[in-house]
Amino acid sequence: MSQVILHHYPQSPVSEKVRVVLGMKGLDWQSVQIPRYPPKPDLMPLTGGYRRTPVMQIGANVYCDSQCIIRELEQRYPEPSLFPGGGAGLAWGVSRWTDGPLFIAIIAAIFGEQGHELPEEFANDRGPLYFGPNYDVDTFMRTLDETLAQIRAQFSWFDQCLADDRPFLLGEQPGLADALGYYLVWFFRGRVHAGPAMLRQFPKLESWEQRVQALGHGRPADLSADRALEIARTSRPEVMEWIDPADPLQVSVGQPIGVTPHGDSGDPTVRGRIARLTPDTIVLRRRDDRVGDVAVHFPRAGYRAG
Ligand SMILES: N[C@@H](CCC(=O)N[C@@H](CS)C(=O)NCC(=O)O)C(=O)O
Repeated sequence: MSQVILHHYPQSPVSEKVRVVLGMKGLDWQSVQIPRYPPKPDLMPLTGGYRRTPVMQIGANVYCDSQCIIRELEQRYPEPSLFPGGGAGLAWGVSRWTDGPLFIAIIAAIFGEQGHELPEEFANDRGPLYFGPNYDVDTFMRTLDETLAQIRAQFSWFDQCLADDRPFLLGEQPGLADALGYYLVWFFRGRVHAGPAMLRQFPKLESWEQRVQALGHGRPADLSADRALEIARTSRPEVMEWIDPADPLQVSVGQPIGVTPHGDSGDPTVRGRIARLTPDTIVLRRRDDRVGDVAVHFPRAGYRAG
């Protein structure tokens, strides 16, 4: 059984993106189901406060954020590549669109459609998380049609990409771009009432959706949270210590540092000692009573270090 452990829950769209990547690579992995809402007492010892979903664990290495998770999967399991035609950097750039404005527009559609009927737990947690502390449900309700029009325009781009009957967005082979588009179509179809009817307007996109779905999720096996913590406790973090000397943040290995997602979502800062800093990754070492020493990995893009 592979050492990849994914901490996630079935309804999580961002986890679906990672599950699809695990499927593209045909990997065995272990699945720990975490709560949909804080508190997440068996996740915090690993991440040091990062509460989002999903998180990947490999021994005593913890990878926060799907960007960081997918980059690590590509590095450890390069075949088949997520970048079949090369040009990896561009697909990461595309992810800033899909995971940013397009993802947020779908959340806005959920708030706009369900308004005050949204389950309280969901509204109270996800409202401030995605829209800041002063968000206003009535605005989403009032602007629902416009939000749906914005989503439709963006989904039409996927459909256009498939106009020449190519099987996947970039050609013959599936790759990161497909996972980036697919998880949002999955989310929109499953959670927005207007979703299925709108998607029917894009037949090429629907056939592509079925092809990506058929790639599956690899081979997951259930694992308990206790066992995952024990695996972390009995493993040693593996980090190649290095600080990019050209990084604008002038730090040295071992220096205490905090890492916080950009935005005003109230995400907590994770504190530790910096072990590695590259143009696209930040790695902290930290210690926790339940798991001992761990290395926590974050993407650089979208995270503030200091
Ligand atoms: N930038 C993060 C975003 C992750 C994210 O927002 N995930 C959602 C679930 S799909 C989440 O964390 N929701 C709150 C939660 O699960 O507590 C990533 O790419 O992993």
